[in-house]
Amino acid sequence: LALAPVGSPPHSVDGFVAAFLAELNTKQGVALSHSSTNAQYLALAGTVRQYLMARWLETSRKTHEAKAKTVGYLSAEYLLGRQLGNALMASDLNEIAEKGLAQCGIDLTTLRNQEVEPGLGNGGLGRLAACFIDSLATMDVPCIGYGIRYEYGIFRQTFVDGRQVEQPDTWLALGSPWEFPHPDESVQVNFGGYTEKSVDADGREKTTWVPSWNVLGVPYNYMVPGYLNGRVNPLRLWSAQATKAFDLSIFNAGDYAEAVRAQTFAENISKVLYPEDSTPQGKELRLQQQYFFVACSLRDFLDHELEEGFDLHDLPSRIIFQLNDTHPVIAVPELMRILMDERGFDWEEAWEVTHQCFAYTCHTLLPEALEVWSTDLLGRLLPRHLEIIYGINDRFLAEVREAFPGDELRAGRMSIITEYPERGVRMAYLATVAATKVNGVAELHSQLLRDKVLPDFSALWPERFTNVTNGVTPRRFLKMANPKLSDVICDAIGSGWVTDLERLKELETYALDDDFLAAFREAKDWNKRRLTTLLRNRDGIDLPDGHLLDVMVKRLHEYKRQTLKLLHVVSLYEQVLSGKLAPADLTPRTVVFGAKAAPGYRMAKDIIHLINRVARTVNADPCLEGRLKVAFPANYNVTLAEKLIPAADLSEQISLAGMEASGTGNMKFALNGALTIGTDDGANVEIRRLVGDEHFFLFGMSEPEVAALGARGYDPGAYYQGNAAIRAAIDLINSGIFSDGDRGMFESVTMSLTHHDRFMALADFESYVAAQARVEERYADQESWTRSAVLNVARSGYFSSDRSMRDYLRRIWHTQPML
Ligand code: 26W
Repeated sequence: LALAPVGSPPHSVDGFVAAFLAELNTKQGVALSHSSTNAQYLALAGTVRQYLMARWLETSRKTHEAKAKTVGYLSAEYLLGRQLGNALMASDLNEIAEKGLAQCGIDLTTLRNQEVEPGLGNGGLGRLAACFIDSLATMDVPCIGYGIRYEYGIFRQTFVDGRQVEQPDTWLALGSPWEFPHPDESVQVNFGGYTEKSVDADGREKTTWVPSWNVLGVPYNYMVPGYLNGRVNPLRLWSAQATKAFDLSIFNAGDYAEAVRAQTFAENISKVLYPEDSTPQGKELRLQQQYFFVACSLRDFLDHELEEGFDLHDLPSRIIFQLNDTHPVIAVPELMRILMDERGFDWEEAWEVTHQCFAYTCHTLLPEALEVWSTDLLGRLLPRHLEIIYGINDRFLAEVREAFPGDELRAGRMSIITEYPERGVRMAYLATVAATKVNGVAELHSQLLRDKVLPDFSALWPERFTNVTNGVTPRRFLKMANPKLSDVICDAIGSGWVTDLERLKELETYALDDDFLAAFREAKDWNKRRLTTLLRNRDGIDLPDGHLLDVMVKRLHEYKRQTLKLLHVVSLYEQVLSGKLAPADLTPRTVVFGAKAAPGYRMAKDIIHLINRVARTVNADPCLEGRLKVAFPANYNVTLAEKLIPAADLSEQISLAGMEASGTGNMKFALNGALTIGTDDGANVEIRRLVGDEHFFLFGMSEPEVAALGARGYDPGAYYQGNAAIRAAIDLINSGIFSDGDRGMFESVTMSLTHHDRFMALADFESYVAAQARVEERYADQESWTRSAVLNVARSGYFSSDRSMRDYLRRIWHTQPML
């Protein structure tokens, strides 16, 4: 009996209250009468954790016993969002907690709002990882998420005079009740030094890496609960610490200050998330981060998840490592190194195993987003790994030459090593050569990946390439974020959709049911009121009643074209100012922006500044009669998304075709009954195909049209000269009306749009404005609009991340749910 793991507290209000008070008294050390909101929140989290604990231990036991094949999700980012609500939902404790806390005189919502979300990611890629691990747990698939426990996540965005100012994200400051540190399972990670060749007793050449410094990786476990299924998978995030040996030797030499410096140096590795999105900077610390978490994760899996004496030739039967973009690709030479240098495999044996153990997902099409590490840096930090990469490249190029004899040009193009602008390792090529499968994240993206980014590779290995369209978890982004709509759906078709989202199809017939439409609209209105209250308290922003809520939330990037949305706003304003449009003819509309700019991305920051300045002027001008409003709440994050998306009427997905790999916000909006205005880009293509043309506002050039225009030569000046509305809008910005008369303030933005915009915003402006006119026409007919909104929900089942996971299981991982 003593060996049995602890059970959960009784699943009852009384059981819950007893456990909660015990947590509060014994862990937080305070009496209920004197407890702060934070102490109550920590006690509540601790209580919910108790309920998950037994399932967590049982899951781990079951998985080990079955020797099941595990998915090792390797991702430098996990944008988890708040944990409490999800944990309550997954363990069916919402009602019990609400009642139990009420008995203690505590409001559950207040405690929920006390949580600072772990923002350990930049945007889509990190949020996708969080959705995927949720789905795998819910589908009973063994998965270990591996990543980095950044002490500071994505920066907190503030605005000062309309400009973005970054503040550190101190998410750990008030306690971290969701993690279990395991210093006992720490792993040593080596860096630097040199390699030595020797010949062993059997005459085989052997390489030894003699590193020059090392750090310790301390794992922190997070629980990833499946939805009401008893499974709790681990997310293991690594934190860097100085190794004992490292500072002891210095301490012994009597240099205390140096020892402390060494510690700081080591801890820097997991200190902060790089806020760059799309453009990698080639910083040494970033490479250290990548190798750090990957080395810890491989070591952890081999040493702790496999039985003693396990034959590593069979490794592919137990693990598939999914590379979330190229950030973890250094895992490939690391596994080769372990197998050859530590386990005595020869090259061919090691490569056979390594090749089967990795699959690679590409998340971008922008050439500047593809990571290239200089061989200088790599060789200094990881000399043995660079050798192995050269070895991989030599054998790979031999294969190319055999397949295409005499085609030296091709071999040069395909080399993992590039010589320009300096010698470097193209990580996407390394990933493609190593992986069993390579996938893009939406149909169009996968096709462009094959045809434009990696055409030589897809010619050599056509069967290696596949697509898995992204998805989002319906638990967090519908059930939890939109309880009112969830109730309306459940009343109509039951609750099966939560784990089987295609069942939303059953809502189709309700699109003609007046009572259902009324309930649906009531839910949307409730969500708008909830958002109004939030933004008033959070940002001092007032949302007017009865407006079309037009939302564009995503990272600020030129390719996403926030400027196109902004030009539309400026154009409407200009038309009213110049008397071309009577204010009464404006559809009452509030445009909401949410976007962080990478701190070093000047243009993106200028655009943020411009949006804020336009908002200030437009919102204050009585000539609009309150019919046009711009809101830009600072610090868009998962927590805000959960309130914003359910309230939206219109979802802006307006990237230049061929630039947005997939998008996942687009899916969240459609699933919550917003209609999309969008280009034929990323997953928009599939959304439109599924919801139907009549229920989607398409505009803009298609990807082939973009390519053709690019080939002809895009001349933005022609659009500026040729289109009066564009000219008037740009001229209004340049007039200084938004900048206290300063005509130069936004020159960087307007010059870019009219002279060299890579993303061709002006070329799509006319088409965009026409689509917005169709939006307004439809919105005037509320019944028709609501019907379309219902059909968007009914037809979005495909975009569940459960479906994405099924696709990965079948096409890439070849593993099964345990069930
Ligand atoms: C610092 C270097 C760097 C480079 C690229 C950091 C982050 C990236 C990512 C690839 C950017 C990213 O998040 N991509 C997004 O991935 C989502 C999930 O697949 C897609 O839905 C988005 O379209 C894509 O932009």
